[in-house]
Amino acid sequence: MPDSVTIALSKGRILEETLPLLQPLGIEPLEDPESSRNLVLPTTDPNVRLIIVRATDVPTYVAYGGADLGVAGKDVLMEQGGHGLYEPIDLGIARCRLMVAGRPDARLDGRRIRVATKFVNITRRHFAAQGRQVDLIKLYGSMELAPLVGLADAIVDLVDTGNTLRANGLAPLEQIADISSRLVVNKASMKLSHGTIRPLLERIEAVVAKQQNR
Ligand code: PRT
Ligand code: MG
Repeated sequence: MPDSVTIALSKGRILEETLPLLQPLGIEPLEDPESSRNLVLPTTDPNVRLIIVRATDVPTYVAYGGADLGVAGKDVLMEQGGHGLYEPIDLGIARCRLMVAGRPDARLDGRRIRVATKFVNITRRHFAAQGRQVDLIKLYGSMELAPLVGLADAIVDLVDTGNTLRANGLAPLEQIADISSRLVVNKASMKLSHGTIRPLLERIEAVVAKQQNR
């Protein structure tokens, strides 16, 4: 009997963009994940189930074996360190950029500035690599507000269309990284269920390659 596989996904864009990659493999949730209250979802493949967790919790579930596989934004992996995980496939989905942003006239050089963000580790590393010292202010959301009320000189946040920044009178100032979502794999699952996980990864990789060549 083949080993069963648990895949951790988060609701929203990651779920939306991952399901079309699993569907060609015959893996489709048996109920609508966006509306269901169930956090464990069986799929059309009796050996595969999905679990629904917060985007920032996906690496934790996978690292500790609560799931064999997961899909996590590179921003989340960079911020948390990606310990205990393999990251074999760039799925090319949920793309965006991690940016320093602020008021269009913001001056970020020549003095110590305050930066508000939920990505404190990434931000510290980014400025430290340039020999720039910053005071970090940890926020959990609505980062765009911080420069408007004088809480910070700049923010570090994800930017896709730029509409959110524009709507708040802010502009992108520096790019830190291109972001997409990655398949992450529990290290023990990779070894113990080699005969199950490995072929699944190859099939996912083939679907991703096909979609990217379109
Ligand atoms: O929402 P929740 O607090 O539950 O969790 P989350 O915000 O971590 O999850 P979710 O689903 O919003 O994001 C999951 C992943 O999607 C992130 O970790 C990124 O890797 C990826 N992603 C891709 C994005 C965006 N694009 C994106 N635009 N995540 C967030 N945004 C937000 C951004 O933070 C900003 O508020 O959208 C706004 C900017 O979008 P534009 O189009 O106005 O520039
Ligand atoms: Mg969000």
